[in-house]
Amino acid sequence: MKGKITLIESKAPGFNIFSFFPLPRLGLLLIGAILKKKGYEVKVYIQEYCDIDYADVSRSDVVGISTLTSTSPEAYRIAEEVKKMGIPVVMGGPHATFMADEALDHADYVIRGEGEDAFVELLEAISKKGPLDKVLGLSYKENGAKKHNPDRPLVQNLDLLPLPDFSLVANSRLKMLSHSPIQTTRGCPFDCTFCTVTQMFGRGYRVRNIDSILEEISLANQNDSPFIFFYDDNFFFDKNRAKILLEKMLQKDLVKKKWSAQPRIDVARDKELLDLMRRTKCDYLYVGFESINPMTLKFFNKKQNIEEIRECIKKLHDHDINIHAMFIFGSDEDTVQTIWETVAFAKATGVNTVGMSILVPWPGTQIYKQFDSQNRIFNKEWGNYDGHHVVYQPLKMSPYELQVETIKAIKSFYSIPHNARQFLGKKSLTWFLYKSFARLFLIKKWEKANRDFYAGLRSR
Ligand code: B12
Ligand code: SF4
Repeated sequence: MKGKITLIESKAPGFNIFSFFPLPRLGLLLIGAILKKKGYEVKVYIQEYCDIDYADVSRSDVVGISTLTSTSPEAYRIAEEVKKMGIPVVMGGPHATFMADEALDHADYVIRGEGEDAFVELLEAISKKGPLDKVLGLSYKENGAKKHNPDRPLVQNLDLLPLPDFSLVANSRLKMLSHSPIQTTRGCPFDCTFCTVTQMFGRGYRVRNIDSILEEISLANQNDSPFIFFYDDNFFFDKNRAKILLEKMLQKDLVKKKWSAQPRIDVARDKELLDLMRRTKCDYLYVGFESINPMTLKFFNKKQNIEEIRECIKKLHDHDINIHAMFIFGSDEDTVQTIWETVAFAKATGVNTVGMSILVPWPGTQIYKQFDSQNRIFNKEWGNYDGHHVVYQPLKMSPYELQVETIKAIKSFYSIPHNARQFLGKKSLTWFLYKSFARLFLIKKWEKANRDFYAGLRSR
């Protein structure tokens, strides 16, 4: 055995809507699989699933921690705890990538960008006490100074990576995963101003070999989770590839579970693809409509318009595919009226569920650079960077208005009268209870937990 490596995905602080359907990101499960093959003993803690056993962690030779912006405060806290044990700490993930200097205040090493090869090289350098300056993508400290090696090129051949290894995860609660995650591509050719994906994974569209994806689907069919969730940021960018994948799923009799994915609206333009999606049990699509304000769509560089959004909703519904419509409020073009026009639009078009988020200037995005240079970001408590909190000064409303009206908008969409109408249409009682009561309950609980935050905004 080469040594014991513990990998930790930290969770966001406090009460968070996403805690109710916790899913792991795939990075640590991939890095863990690679390390295991190389002879390391590996354990992965997904903090949303189980508490970290520090007695176990204390036996590690190296600890790796994965960060998002909202989970970085907890990642830093864990890092401090582990460093007290004298164990080297490595950080990676989007937040550490874009805030490497900050992350180095808490960790010994930061790996920026994709971590599969860099982590292996770093472990070898640490164990041989070899030079660190050759490890591309690595940030580290030398004689008190922070050093940033050149960026590492993206992984070119995704097929050289193993499948994510879920057996490495501590605690068997993971067996209850609501969705089996599968990522079939990396990168996105678009360049939306609020998104970190292209900075992290590039604008090239890197695809996996269809056979290896089918193998992963076949494995997912054998576990207990009822759904498959394709984690790709733009699953249908190459429609021919998507059609081949779905056709092969049918041919090989792999259509066992319902599945969901994240498309752009152009998915709905291809009738043949929609038919195949229907036949392969596509159940839910999480679609980034983002806004029904044309100026905001421009501000986000979204390259789509309202007519296309309407057409997308209609065509997906014609094919019995449920839509989780994602909207972002608070661009420099949005007013309170935009928020309420969006609620009216969502109700009128009959989208099944909504994610109405407050714009977040995530480090690494164009919007972060713009707002930061304009000194409009007044809150850098990263735990609030989750789409539920206003952390910057909007242009056409106050921070408090943006906060309050967004939460009211969500309540209005999930209100009992609106949902009762849909329920009377065709849905089950369980669906109605889940959709309306459960969400309204969560929002109430969230508001209670965030009273001080509201008070802080009111006084701005
Ligand atoms: C699946 C997913 C989810 C799932 C599961 C989330 C989870 N467990 O955190 C759900 C739906 C619940 C979700 C929710 C949210 N998500 Co989300 N999600 C994703 C998505 C689509 C895929 C994640 C994934 O598996 N990627 C593939 C793997 C291979 O990448 P990876 O895990 O990042 O790991 C690689 C590198 O980062 C690095 N690495 C990562 N960790 C480490 C650690 C070490 C030690 C090393 C060396 C390297 C390393 O190496 C890995 C391999 O190359 C990403 C987009 C994306 N393409 O990543 C967004 C993404 C992660 N989500 C994002 C956000 C903002 C959110 C939310 C706040 C919701 C929102 N308002 O948008 C919540 C917060 C969730 C939370 N944890 O509290 C942002 C994060 C931006 C940021 N800077 O924080 C992303 C990047 C999307 C975006 N548009 O920018 N999400
Ligand atoms: S929001 Fe979606 S379409 Fe836009 S850059 Fe990010 S992943 Fe691509």
